[in-house]
Amino acid sequence: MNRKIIHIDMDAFYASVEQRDNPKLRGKPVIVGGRSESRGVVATCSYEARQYGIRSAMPTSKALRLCPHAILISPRFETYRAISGQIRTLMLAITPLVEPLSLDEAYLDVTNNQHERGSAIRIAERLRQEIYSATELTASAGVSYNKMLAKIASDLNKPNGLSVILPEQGADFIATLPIEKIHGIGKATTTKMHQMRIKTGADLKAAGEALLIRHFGKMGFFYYQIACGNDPREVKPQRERKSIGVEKTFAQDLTHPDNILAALYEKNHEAFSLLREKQQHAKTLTIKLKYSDFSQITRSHSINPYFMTAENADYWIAELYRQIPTNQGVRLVGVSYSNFTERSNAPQQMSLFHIT
Ligand code: DCP
Ligand code: MG
Repeated sequence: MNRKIIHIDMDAFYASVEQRDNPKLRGKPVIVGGRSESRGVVATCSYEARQYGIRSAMPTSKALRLCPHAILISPRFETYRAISGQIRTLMLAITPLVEPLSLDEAYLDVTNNQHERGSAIRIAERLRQEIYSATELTASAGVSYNKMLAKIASDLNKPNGLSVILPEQGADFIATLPIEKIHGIGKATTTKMHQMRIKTGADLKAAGEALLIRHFGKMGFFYYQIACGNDPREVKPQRERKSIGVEKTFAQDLTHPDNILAALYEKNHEAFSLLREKQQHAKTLTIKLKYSDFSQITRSHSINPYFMTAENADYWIAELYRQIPTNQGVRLVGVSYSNFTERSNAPQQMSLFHIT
């Protein structure tokens, strides 16, 4: 039986929140991001700003060149997180099968749901209305029979729209789709596929499973499934997010990488002691840095069966830290442990995708 999956994605999320909370920003090009003097980037921008070609991840300096009268706002993550929680509560009132992807995005599996007489489309419409009533923010929804198509669908009628890809339309839809629209095919893979003359879903399917696996390993199998209109991934509801960690905000921003790393090590040893005190074993380590412009970054690493010593975790902290840009001062560092496991019962590593 076909599943019924809904993907919800808030419209211009951070920017819409800023316009909601400050009426003077409504109807104007608004950029939420880091300051151009400190080499900040655009987190997102209002639809008015998108008309000038401004996009997420663009350097703020470039964005302001494209639209000099755009209004630049620093992000307020606590507010976005709180709204995200409100939206999550509305989703959980419909089904426990909610898988959040980020603050503004989630999948719902409503295959066996009895709301709205089982109509996924009506459930999605109702949820969009409830989100709007509770937050005054608009969301777009995609409804389909798997995650990939639901996510692509939610983009089709943005902003404030809903779109449906029916089971009988899935294969044809994927066939004409440019491969870069497939979630999980990033810039590097797109380039490689273009070199192989794979431009659309149809090309991807024609390439065949064996060739895709040869060139892309495990992902090749996944790409082939997608090209056939199948996405076997299940909606995985988030387990209760328990974590143990410590953070520190500095009176003066740290700028030297050695000092930042030393601070991370120090917080790690404190966090690890807490873990020991609570007799927990954690598979996942997360480091967090907050920069001078209040933007923040987190990086995680998971190991099997769990982190046994603080020194072993130090090694991974250094590895994670190496991958993080440090062209700004750091005002806060944090280290936390999550994904707790029983000592005797550490589960084996999960495969990348659940094949059903
Ligand atoms: N975000 C970010 N950096 C990025 C992309 C996104 O900080 N490179 C943040 C800001 C966005 C939020 O995540 O508001 C959600 O990301 P989306 O990609 O869903 O973008 P928007 O919700 O802003 O716009 P859209 O209407 O296209 O969904
Ligand atoms: Mg969004």
